[in-house]
Amino acid sequence: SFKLSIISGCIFLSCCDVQAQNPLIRDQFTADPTARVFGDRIYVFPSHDILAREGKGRPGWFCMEDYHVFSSDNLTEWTDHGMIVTQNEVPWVRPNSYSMWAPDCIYRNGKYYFYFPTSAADTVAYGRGFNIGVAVASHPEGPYTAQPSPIKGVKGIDPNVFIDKDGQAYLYWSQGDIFGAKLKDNMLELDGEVKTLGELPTKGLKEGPFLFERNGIYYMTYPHVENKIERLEYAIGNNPLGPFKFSGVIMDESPTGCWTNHHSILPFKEQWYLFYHHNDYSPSFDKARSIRADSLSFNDDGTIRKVIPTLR
Ligand code: FUB
Repeated sequence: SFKLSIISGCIFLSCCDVQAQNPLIRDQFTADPTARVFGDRIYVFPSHDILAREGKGRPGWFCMEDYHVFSSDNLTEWTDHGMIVTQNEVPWVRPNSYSMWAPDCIYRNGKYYFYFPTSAADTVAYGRGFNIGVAVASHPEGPYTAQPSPIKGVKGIDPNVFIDKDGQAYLYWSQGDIFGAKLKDNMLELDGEVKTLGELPTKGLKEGPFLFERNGIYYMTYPHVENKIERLEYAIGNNPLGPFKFSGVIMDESPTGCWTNHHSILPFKEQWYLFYHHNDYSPSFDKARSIRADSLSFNDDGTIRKVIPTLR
């Protein structure tokens, strides 16, 4: 098994004598990392921040036109598999909206389902604001084919998908609050009613839901902002759709001043990790972000120990 320690911002895996240093991706801006283990590799599906220019995106705001996927078998060396989905190749997306926000990807029955939020061209059919689309592939690195229309009955951002031990899949998303619903087996349609999830804090924006299960406890984790900067919190429940009860803070507000944070939590090679973002390479503009990872651990009662970000 792996022995892991964190020293001065580096994650050390002593069995293979490697280290992973934050931020993880150094040649482009990345944010909102959803990490998944497929086979013996960890894949990260982040958003891709670019800088707005004249006629391209909204200056001073998020500017995102496509997604890349990255993979690694040691958290140290990352392979960029290139662009997997781009805005103007998705049939229903408003052209040049530069609003390809936080995605997720999950494996089911031989296929990889990539979920992404963006705005639609046809506001009569799909409404204003964000919808959630799906693109499907046979391999995690693609090629992905986008579905012709967004998921019916969902308005919002930050999709997250969870498949429970009984095979039932769930979709979560955010629209100020966090919502969830069952997904049909085809992973493309809701199955049943949309639910709010219980006793999450009522004040302030909650977004970026990420649901995982450990030892029979379901953890609904999410960024929450009451003042200016988001902190990562969690709520615990006995079922994928709750009700969840607020249970604590996973990571305090960013010390680098990035107002968003967005995360995923998973085990990889016998160690749990928190993937998240700061604005490491853009201290004066926090819409140009960089993904990071730190180890995460649990107390005996299942509560999560707070993660202190390793900074260089
Ligand atoms: O990256 C754009 C948006 O910022 C995401 O959708 C939110 O979760 C926040 O990170």
